[in-house]
Order: sequence, then structure tokens, then C-alpha cells
Amino acid sequence: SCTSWSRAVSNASASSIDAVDAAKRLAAYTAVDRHVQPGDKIIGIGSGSTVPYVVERILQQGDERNRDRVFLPTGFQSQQLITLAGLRLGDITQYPEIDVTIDGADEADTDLNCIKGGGACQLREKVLAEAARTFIVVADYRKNSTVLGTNYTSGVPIEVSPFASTSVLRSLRTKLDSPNATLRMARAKAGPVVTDNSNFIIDAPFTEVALRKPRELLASIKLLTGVVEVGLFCGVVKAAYFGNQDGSVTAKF
Ligand code: ABF
Repeated sequence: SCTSWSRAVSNASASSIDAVDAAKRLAAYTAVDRHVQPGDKIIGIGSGSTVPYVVERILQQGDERNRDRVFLPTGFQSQQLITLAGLRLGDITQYPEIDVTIDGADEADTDLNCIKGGGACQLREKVLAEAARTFIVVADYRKNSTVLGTNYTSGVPIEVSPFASTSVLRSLRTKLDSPNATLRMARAKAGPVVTDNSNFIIDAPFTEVALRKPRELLASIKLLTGVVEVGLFCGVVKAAYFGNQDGSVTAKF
């Protein structure tokens, strides 16, 4: 289901940040206010440009609440974010049960299936999403879709073992109907993007027909030998919040 409402968040339309940033902040603040409860002690912090607003709002909950909390990162960026905020950093291996994880997304459909991994962090993001009692997605209005692949058109991010990257690419192109699948290159074509887990990323565009059945697509990609994780999240999101340009928030749950 899906609801929209208007919500005043101080400075949400301040001129110091643009409309997209204001929308990100609105989504993040709403999610924290609704889902980060006083009793929550283990909190997963995702990646991307919306998540800093999640941390900003958590800090506003005050030292008293945050003193007893441990924050788990989904990658190098969120590790920095947690540390620089002065919050206590933990590791999923020490804290396998998370109260709530909040993360961004590249796109979410009507059923809360998501494409994630535009930032190349989807393996750790999925581990922290699945380990959480409550997994919440926060994003701006551009990520809110009916069908995956409508707004995020770069393809499904797939983390692969470097050794298998050529064979996975070939299988995606010839067996899974993704002729334009490509290895993601670092800026300036210096070489492939390397993930926090020392793997490569393939971006694989699929047809709308395939993307209308993300669970089946996820299963078939994961069966390819050498695939470490797929940036399709199915059945894991409890709620998604999208900040809108008019200052309202759309919630899908
Ligand atoms: C992470 O950051 C990713 O899964 C996704 O690729 C990206 C979303 O970033 P942003 O919040 O900048 O849109 O959550």
C-alpha cells in the first residue's frame, strides 16, 4: 500500500540545499522519526547520499539515546560517516541481529522490490538488510517507480568475482537476455570499479518483461557461477519513504 502526506521539517526547503537534497532529507528524517525507537540499540547505516541525513536525524535524538547504541556500516563510506559523527562503530560479525537498518536505493517498485548497488555496496547492504528486524529504504522522488528499470536505467548491478567476470558477462549476454551488460569502469577508465570486497561490478540492463518479475530474475542471475550478489532486493523492505518536491513524503509499505 502507499500513502502520501505533508510534513513540516524545519529548513526542508532552505536555499542552502537543492530540491533533490531537501527531498532526501525529508525522507530520511521521516524514516528515523518513525522507525528508530528509543529501545533500538543496534542500527545499520546504509550507503549513498541520502543516508547522511539519516545520521543527522539520529544525532538529533540526543547523546543519551546514542550512547548505548552501536552502528553497523554497509561499506567504507558509512564507516566514515559513523566515525565522523562520533557514534560507536560495530561490525556485523559481532552484532548479527540488527534492530533497524536504513539505507538508500536506486529505485523501488510498487511491491517494494528495489534496485540497489549504484554505489557498488549491494553485498554488504543486503547482509545488513536481511539481518535487521526492520529494513527501511529512504530516497528522493526520482527513485519511486511502478516497475523497476523505469527511472534507473543503468541496469541491475551485479557483484562478481574478478576471475569469473568475463564468463558471467558472457552468460548474461547470451543466456539471460542482457546484450548490453557491461563491466563497470572507474572514472577516467583507469580500470574496473573494485568493491569493498575486492570484487567487480557488472551493470546488466534487462527487458521490462524480466524486470516485472524481479524475484525470478534475481534467482536466475544468482545461479551464474561467480556471482557474489545481485542488486535486486525482493521481499526484504518493510517500508520505503520518498521525499517529494512539494515537501510531502510518499510512504510505501
Ligand atoms: C545505496 O546508495 C545504494 O544501494 C544505491 O546505489 C545508492 C543510493 O544513493 P542515493 O541515496 O545517493 O540516491 O543506498
